[in-house]
Amino acid sequence: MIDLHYVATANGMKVAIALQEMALDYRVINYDLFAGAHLNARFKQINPNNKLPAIVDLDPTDGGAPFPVFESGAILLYLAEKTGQFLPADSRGRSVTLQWLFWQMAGLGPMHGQAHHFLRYAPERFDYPSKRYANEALRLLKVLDYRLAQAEYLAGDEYSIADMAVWPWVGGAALIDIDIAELPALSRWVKQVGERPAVQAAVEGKQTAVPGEYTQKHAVLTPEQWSNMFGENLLAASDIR
Ligand SMILES: N[C@@H](CCC(=O)N[C@@H](CS)C(=O)NCC(=O)O)C(=O)O
Repeated sequence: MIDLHYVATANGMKVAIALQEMALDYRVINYDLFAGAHLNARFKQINPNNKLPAIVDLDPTDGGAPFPVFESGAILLYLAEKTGQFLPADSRGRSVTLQWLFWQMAGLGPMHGQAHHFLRYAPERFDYPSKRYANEALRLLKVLDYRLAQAEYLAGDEYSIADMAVWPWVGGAALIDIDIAELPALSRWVKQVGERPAVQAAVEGKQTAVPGEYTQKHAVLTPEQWSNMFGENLLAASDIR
């Protein structure tokens, strides 16, 4: 059994997809980020970074105590190694998978995250960062389109944890006004991955479906909600001891 500390954002969704794909037993513990449910000492024991998602493996392979894992890319890698699935065993295949996984974690996620912030969550429109991150968000999707014109999946012939990491982020592109219909190889892959039963189970699951508050094009947050997500309350969580 695995505890999934969850919010239905792209980073959360990739872990829900992996748990479904790997047919692991898991229990979802949902957090309301707007209400600051992640900013407390109990959750900090699981994730010192006070962010979602995180897991606790209650049945680790070494037979030891429950094992917490944070950072969604590290979680995917942990689960792939635990189950021996979705990460090629040969060194080249493994490396290509990890290249795309790290690219998602260091590039696609942070850059799209900033684009979502400035285009959707910022209380007013700032032209410079909006343009900078919108351009970078589009550029990264074009990188994906280029790769997926060469290969069926990101790591090559086989679907892997790299696809699980990237797919939910591409799903959010429409919210930042990017139409992926103009990127044919990427569109083909989005459809193909989206048709997988495990992906559909994660997206439509009773506890993992994306609530409307995360899909508003322009989110209007109360000062308290903004503070929990981006401001003083989030900063204060770093002082919890
Ligand atoms: N690199 C981290 C990013 C985690 C992250 O930023 N999570 C967001 C939700 S997707 C969060 O918890 N935000 C709440 C906050 O910053 O207060 C990962 O991939 O796990």
